[in-house]
Amino acid sequence: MPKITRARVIVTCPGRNFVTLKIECDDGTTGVGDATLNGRELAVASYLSEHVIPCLIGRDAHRIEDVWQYLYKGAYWRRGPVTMTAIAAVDMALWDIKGKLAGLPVYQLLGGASREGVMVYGHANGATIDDTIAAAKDYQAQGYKAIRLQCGVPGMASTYGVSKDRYFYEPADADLPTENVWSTSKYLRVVPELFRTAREALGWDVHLLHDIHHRLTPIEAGRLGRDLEPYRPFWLEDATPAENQEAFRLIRQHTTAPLAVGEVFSSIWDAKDLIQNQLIDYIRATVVHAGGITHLRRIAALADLYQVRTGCHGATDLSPVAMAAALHFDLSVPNFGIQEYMRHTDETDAVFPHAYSFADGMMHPGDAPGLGVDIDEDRAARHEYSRAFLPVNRLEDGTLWSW
Ligand code: GCO
Ligand code: MG
Repeated sequence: MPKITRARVIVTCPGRNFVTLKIECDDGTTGVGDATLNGRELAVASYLSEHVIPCLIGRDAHRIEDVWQYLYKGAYWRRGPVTMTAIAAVDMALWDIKGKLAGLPVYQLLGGASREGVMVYGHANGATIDDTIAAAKDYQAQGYKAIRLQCGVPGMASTYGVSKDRYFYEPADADLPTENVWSTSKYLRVVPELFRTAREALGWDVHLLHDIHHRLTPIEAGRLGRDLEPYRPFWLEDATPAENQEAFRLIRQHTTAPLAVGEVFSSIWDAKDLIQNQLIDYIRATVVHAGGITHLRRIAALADLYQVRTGCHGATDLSPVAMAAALHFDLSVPNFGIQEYMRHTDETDAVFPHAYSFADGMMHPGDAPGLGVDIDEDRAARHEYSRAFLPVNRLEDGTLWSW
């Protein structure tokens, strides 16, 4: 058996913070897992170092399911983003090790490819509708089959999804949380206009997506869904906060716009009612924040029974390790829908050499044994952790709102 002899947490900041777990076995095989929880990085790092790594030493690295159950049930305190991200990191690293020992890419261990490649969506954003359309045209020219559209809101200084840089959007931008101001009524006026203009400029052969980022009430989301229906959105994401899963029933009663939710979910229990009541169309739970490949497969299997498809979160705060794991999962899972792909900077890619690739709107995890991704520890050591928070959001009268 490959015995776990050592595990380390590596924190690095090649332009943004990433936490990586590296597990080593007695035969020299190593595996990596992403443990990045944006804005709360060191909580997971410490959870792993203090409470997980000591329990891994001496275990059989092949026993992925047993280790998963041990860390989940054995913690007594179940679920939550910190715990589930830590478990995910261990799980990813163990799949990586299993793949390397088998001499196979992880997707082969998951049942093999169910498709030729993984359709991804890119992020087009801009301060104005015209800027966003120009960015979207760029993505179209690069072969993207699906594009997310976000634009600035007239009368508001900033909003979610709009960055200074055309390609890279990093919301975790300050040593203490930046404060944004939000107006639902102003926002609801601009988005239908964005989609109308986009269809005119981009045509109907491209999938168009939008992220509401938890800011509407259910009835407001129903209204927006109706307004966007003529432009056939691929999905509306995070229309309303999902702590109360029932909330989505009200949205459903008013619109046929497909709904996606779940990037902040940490387990199947966050999604169970939404899936079983067919209140969503796409589940966005990810490998890194929802307990690893092992747990995400369970969520996807439940979703498959209800014709809910996967649409994994893939923002830049998910490291290339999580991206690689997501692509192995996406390629194999029967009810795959789409994968988010926000490109990492060259600086980040240099720290995490990887085998996955993009061509013509599709991605492939590559055929290197394991996950096909590693961390260059010398380079990683050159980028010191730097605290960065996600913004908070307030209504115009100062009331704290969802960001
Ligand atoms: C998305 C997300 C991100 C999140 C970010 C938080 O759909 O890509 O909403 O942009 O805001 O991942 O850490
Ligand atoms: Mg989102």
